[in-house]
Amino acid sequence: MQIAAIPFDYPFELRKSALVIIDMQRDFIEPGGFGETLGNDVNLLAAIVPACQAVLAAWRAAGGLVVHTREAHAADLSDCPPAKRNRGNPSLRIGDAGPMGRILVTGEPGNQIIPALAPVPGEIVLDKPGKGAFYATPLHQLLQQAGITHLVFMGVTTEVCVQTSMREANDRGYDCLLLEDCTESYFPQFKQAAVEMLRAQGAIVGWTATSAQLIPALAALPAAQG
Ligand code: TIU
Repeated sequence: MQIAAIPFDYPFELRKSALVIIDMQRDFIEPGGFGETLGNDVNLLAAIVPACQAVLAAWRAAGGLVVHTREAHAADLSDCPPAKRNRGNPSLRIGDAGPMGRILVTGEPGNQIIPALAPVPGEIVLDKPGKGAFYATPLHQLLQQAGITHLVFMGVTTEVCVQTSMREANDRGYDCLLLEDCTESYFPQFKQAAVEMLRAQGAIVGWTATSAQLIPALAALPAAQG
């Protein structure tokens, strides 16, 4: 099938495609997490949750593969280099105790995916120590084993973990689509710039579309086919 997208239509087969949801975890979306300790207004990010829910429901109903990522570090921070932990001037650093547990540490309450987008059995959930979903994770191997060639991205933040993951994916040969209304940044101008640069030059990194362009195409498929 194919959907209207920018800069031109995006063709894909559902059985060869995965929905990749980047870091929709409490650390970034809820007050008291990593996003807020960096000085950001987290309310901006919560606004995309209904659109993400609608896409996730349609993708599941059509029988597509779903991948959730969490930005997460080991409890001993052995996978968090000083170059990451010491950046900026946050009120709490990665590994410090916050209102939702230790900041960005695996297994802590703040590290859980928000309930509205909680994974269900059969979906891939990956903890990633970097910004990109492919760095120090088995994602590429898992996708190859599943015969996946196309990735549809949602999540946060657009210009940090989503953009990095999409660039990593493009270099590994995946055709990538970013859902514009299902990704957000703490900085609206950065989101806009990221969206435009990803799809510029004839989809140099990938395509962009909206949830309203994708959902009807999914709904028109027979369940569990592509
Ligand atoms: N997931 C992700 O984007 N991690 C970040 O640290 N993003 C920021 O925008 N800070």
